[in-house]
Amino acid sequence: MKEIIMTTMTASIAGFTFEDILLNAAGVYCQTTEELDQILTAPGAGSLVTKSATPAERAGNPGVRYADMPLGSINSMGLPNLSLDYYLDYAIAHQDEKPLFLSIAGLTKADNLQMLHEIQDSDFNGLVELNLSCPNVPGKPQTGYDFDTTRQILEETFAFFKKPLGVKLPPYFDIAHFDMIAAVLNDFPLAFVNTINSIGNGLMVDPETDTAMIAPKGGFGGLGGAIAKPTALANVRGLRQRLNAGIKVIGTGGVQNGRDVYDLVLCGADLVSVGTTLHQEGPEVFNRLKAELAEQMKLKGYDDVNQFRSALQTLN
Ligand code: RRO
Repeated sequence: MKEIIMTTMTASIAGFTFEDILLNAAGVYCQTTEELDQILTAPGAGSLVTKSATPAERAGNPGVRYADMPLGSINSMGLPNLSLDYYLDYAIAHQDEKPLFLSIAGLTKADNLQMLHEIQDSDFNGLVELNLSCPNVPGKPQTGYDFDTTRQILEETFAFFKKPLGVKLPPYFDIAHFDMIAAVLNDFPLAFVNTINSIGNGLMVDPETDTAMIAPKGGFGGLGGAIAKPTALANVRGLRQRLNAGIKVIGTGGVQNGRDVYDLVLCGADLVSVGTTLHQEGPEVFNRLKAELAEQMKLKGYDDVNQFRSALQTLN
C-alpha cells in the first residue's frame, strides 16, 4: 500500500486532472446509473465513460451478444443504451466528483450533430467522446475507416462545438492508414483520441456445439481482451508518434495486469481504459491494476508515470 501512496499516477487532458489513470472502456459497467456509480466510487478508477448514447433509447441486438473466449471476448451488443438524456443527466449530476467522459455514437451524422448541439447547450462541463468505431450495428460501417466522412463530421462539429471533444477510433492495421487518420485528426482542436475500439468482425466457434459463440450478425463481433493487446499498443504508439502534442491519447485494449497498463503508457497513453477484464472481474479490478502498475514502476525505478510515458525503446 505504501508504494501506491508514494507513486504518482496522474494525467491531464483539456485542463482536467485525473487523480488515477484508469477508467472503464465504454460499453462495460456503464449502461445504468447503478453500474456507473460503481465505477465512480471504485478505488483506483480516475474517471468513467458512459455507454455510447444515441438520441433515443435502444435495445441493441437480440440474443447472446457477448461471450468470453480464449484470449479475450467477442461482442455484438448493437449499441444498447438508455439515451443521451439519461447519460447527460448522470454526468451533470456527478461532474464535480471527477472529470467524466460522455460517449455518443449516432447512427448518422445528423444524429451526432444533434446530440453535440444538446451537449453544447447543456450544463455538462466534462469531456465528450465521439465514438466513430462501433463495429456492431448491421448496415452501418465504422465511420473511422472512412477518412473523408470523419473529416466532414469533425468540420461540422467544430463549427459550433466548444467543449472538450475526443474521438474513439477503430484499430488501424496499415501504416498508411495511421498516416491518413492522423492527417485528418491533426486539423482539428481535439482534446484526445481513444484507441482502440474492439477489433471489428471477428468470428469464434464454440467447439462443443460447432456454433458461432454469439448470435447477432451470424456470429461476427468485436474482439477485445488479451488478443487485442498488440494491436492496441501499435495504435497507441502509431498515433502518439503522429498526432499533435496537444491531442492526448487514451489507450484501450488488452489490459489484464499492471504490466499491460505500463506497456500502454510506455507507448504513449495518458489514460488507460479496461474493457474485457473489467467485465470479467468487476470494478475491484482497478485497485488491483493500480497496485500491479505501482509494482512494475518500482521494479524499473520510477515513481511517476510521466517518467516513462511514450518512452518505448526500439531495437534500431
Ligand atoms: O454496443 C456495441 O455493440 C459496441 C460498441 Br457501440 C462499440 O463501440 N464497441 C463494441 O465493441 N461494441
